[in-house]
Amino acid sequence: MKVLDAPFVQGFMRLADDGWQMGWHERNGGNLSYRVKAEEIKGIRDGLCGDDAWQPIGASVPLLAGEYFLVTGSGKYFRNVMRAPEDSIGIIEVDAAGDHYRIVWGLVNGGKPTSELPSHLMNLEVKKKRDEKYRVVYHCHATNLIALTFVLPLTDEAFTRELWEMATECPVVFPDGIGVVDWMVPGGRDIAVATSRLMESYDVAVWAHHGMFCAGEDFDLTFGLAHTVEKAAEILVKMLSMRPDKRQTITPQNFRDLAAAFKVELPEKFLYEK
Ligand code: 2HA
Ligand code: ZN
Repeated sequence: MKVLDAPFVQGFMRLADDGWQMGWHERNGGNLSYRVKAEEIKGIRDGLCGDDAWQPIGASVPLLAGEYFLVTGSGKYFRNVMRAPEDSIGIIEVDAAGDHYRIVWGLVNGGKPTSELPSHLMNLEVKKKRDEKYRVVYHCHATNLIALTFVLPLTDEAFTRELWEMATECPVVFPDGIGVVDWMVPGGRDIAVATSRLMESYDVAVWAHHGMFCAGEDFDLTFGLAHTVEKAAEILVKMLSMRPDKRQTITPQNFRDLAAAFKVELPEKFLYEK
């Protein structure tokens, strides 16, 4: 099968284009990675080439040794993924030690993997350790969520609870809650370590004044998660624009009743009295 015809490549491109259409990927903003299944690599093996030089990842991910990842390119635009996929995205192979990668397909014009490769791979490693089924990590510049990082306390408790209150589906879609990373320099190991620590408990991490990282089992679940979080953030921005307080809302006891009905566990640390 041609690499571009593989369903996982098509699913990756569709997510990138959906994110662009949502307005979350101005210029070269955002990045996406997918941990490719062994059988998916087998299906496209003839289209891969293995003579590129090994490059340092900038982090060590021994649990991902020997695996392949489809990633967006550094400086590439989500807007162009559908029209110029071979320039915009690429498949990389991680070496046997888990600290170097090489490009085996795509990024044809001298491109490199996303500047956030350390965060993507460290998050994928943390997620794989907890649940083999997790394969997607997505970073977007979701407008309303970023706006909230200027007005809400930068705590997991405040972001989780305020967003949960904005739509009844939220605690069902992200019952574990949301983590928050204070403002940090993007693109390096430190922000990758901070984010991957949060990914041990959550599927979503907010980067203050920057954007969102989220993880999931497949493209639908991961995009759906980002969409749900950003929709809740939009409702909160609208609500705060009308008045600074809520006249009525979903109460801690409402959340406990919802948890029982939908068979999810909602940590009590998010159900504090205000
Ligand atoms: O420009 O979003 O965080 C890509 C990014 C870096
Ligand atoms: Zn970013």
